[in-house]
Amino acid sequence: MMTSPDELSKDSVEDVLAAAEAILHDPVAAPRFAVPCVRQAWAIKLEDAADLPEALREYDGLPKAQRVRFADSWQRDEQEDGEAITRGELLEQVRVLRRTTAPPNRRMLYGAWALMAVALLGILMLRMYSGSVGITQESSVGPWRVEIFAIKEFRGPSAVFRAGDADFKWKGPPHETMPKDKFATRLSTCLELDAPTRIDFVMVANDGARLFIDGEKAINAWSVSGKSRTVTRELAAGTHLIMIEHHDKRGTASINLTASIDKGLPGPIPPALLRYSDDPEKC
Ligand SMILES: [Ca+2]
Repeated sequence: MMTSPDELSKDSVEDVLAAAEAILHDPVAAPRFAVPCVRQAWAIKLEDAADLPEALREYDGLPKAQRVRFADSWQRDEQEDGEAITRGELLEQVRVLRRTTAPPNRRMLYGAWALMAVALLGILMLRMYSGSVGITQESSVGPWRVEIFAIKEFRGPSAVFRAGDADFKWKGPPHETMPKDKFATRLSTCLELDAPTRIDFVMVANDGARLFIDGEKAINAWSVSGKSRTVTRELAAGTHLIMIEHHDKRGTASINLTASIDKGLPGPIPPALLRYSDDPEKC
């Protein structure tokens, strides 16, 4: 069964709104990091984002006073380069977008879709019962180098593998040779830019993590669990070493790094911009 474009767009709006809310509800994250998400949600909803203030003024799905106010806030924001719109304004728009975007009708799965779901469930259960990793992006060719240590001081025997993305959730041991708690992870990759690029990095970790860019500590959230932390860098053309140090205390563990490139929608750093290096400290 095909998914209709309408359902697809509702799903996408929900996804970008969830991303916006995660940032806006974190008191430490700057609201401007949520701007690309809210803008994208409007673009999907209005099917036009070339001139968002104008499209909002024309949108008859909202009371006039409200749509004018929303249009004005985006106009002001465009004039001041993403710095003007407030957390309160963005949260109000997220609430309105949520209210006016009904959740898609979840249809029953048939045929190939049902088979795929069963197969996926089987793989997940096999992985759970084999006592290995929870959800990982482990891959033999990915651009990320992942090294796991049994202690948070990054010393002693380690397990090394490659991954396609800096996005891990572990319910048990992160590797068959590692304990399920109190381990540490070092993730590294080389970012290759053709031109000077503004990048907003967003990192969230359980239990804590630090982000280094070219050896310089850019985010320190070593003692902060489960909150997103953000940093903006104007990076020159060329190669940049991106390195994350992460640790777990107990229970589940996770690390996730996303980036908004030149104010685009936040997501994993595109693999086309990344190159694997076997040395975690050098590209
Ligand atoms: Ca934990």
